[in-house]
Amino acid sequence: MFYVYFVGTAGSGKSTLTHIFSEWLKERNQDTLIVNLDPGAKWLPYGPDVDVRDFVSFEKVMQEFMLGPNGAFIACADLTASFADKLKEEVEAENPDYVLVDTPGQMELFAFREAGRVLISTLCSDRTAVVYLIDATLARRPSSLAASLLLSASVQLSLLRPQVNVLSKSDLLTGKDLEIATKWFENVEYIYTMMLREESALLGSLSQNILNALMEFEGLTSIIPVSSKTGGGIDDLFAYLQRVFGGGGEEFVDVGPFRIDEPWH
Ligand SMILES: Nc1nc2c(ncn2[C@@H]2O[C@H](COP(=O)(O)OP(=O)(O)OP(=O)(O)O)[C@@H](O)[C@H]2O)c(=O)[nH]1
Ligand SMILES: [Mg+2]
Repeated sequence: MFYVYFVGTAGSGKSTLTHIFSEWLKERNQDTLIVNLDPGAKWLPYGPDVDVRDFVSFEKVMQEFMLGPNGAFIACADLTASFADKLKEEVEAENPDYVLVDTPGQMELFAFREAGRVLISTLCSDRTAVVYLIDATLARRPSSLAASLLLSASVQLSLLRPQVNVLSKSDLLTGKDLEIATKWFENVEYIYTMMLREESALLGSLSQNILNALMEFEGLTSIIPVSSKTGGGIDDLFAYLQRVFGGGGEEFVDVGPFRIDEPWH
C-alpha cells in the first residue's frame, strides 16, 4: 500500500490534484482510495472513501467549545489525531494499492503541529511520500519561488518523509515562468542572474542566501510542473513517486523514463 499526502498552503490545489491523480490512477487499474483530513471542507471535488468529517464536525466544535474559526481549526486538528486509529482501520479494510490523503487548507495545522505528525505516523506504510504543492501563481519571481521552497523544506523537516515538490496550476504559467521553475535545480547561475535582476537588491541578496541553503538541502532536487486542469505533468509526478517509493515492483505501471527537463505544453 502506497500513501501519498498532498500538502500545501491554502488554495494551492490539494483537493483538485488529489481528485485528478486518483482518476489518473484508476484509469490505469490502480485500486485507489481517498482520505479527506480537512474537517472544515464544505465541498470537495471528489467523494472521499474515508472522511474525517464522519468523526469531527467543525461547526459542532465551534459551538460546543465556543471557539472562533482559528481556535476551532486547532481543536479539530487535535481531535482528528485522536481518531487516527479509526481512520487507519477504515483504510486497511479496503486494502487499496494507493491511499491519497488530502490535508487541511490551514497547512500549519497539519505540517507543524504534533497532531499532523501523529496522523502521518499512524496513517502510513513503509512507502509513504508527501507531495508538496507550490501554487504557480505565488511563485512567478525567483525570490517568491525561493520563499516557497523554503517553506517546503520546513514541512519536510517537520514531517520527516520523502517529499516531492510540484508547481501546481502550471497551466497559469507563462513560458518565462515555466523556464524559471524548470531551470531552478539545473542551472543555479541562471537563477542567480534572474534574482539579481529583481527590483530590490536586498531581496535579491536574501534570495541568493536562501537559494544556497536550499541547494544544501538534500530533499530538494526538482520541482514538477503539474496542472489539474489540463492533466499536464501528472505522469511526471507518478514517475517521480515511483522513484521515491523505490520503483520497479510489479504493482507499478510502466510510464517510461522520467523527464523533468522538457516542459510540457
Ligand atoms: N487553473 C487551475 N486552477 C486550479 C488548478 N488546481 C486547482 N485550481 C483551482 O484552485 C482553487 C483551489 O483549489 P483546491 O483544490 O480547492 O485547493 P486546496 O489547496 O484544496 O484548497 P484548501 O483546501 O481550501 O486549502 C479552485 O478554484 C480550483 O479550481 C489547476 O491545476 N489549474
Ligand atoms: Mg482542499
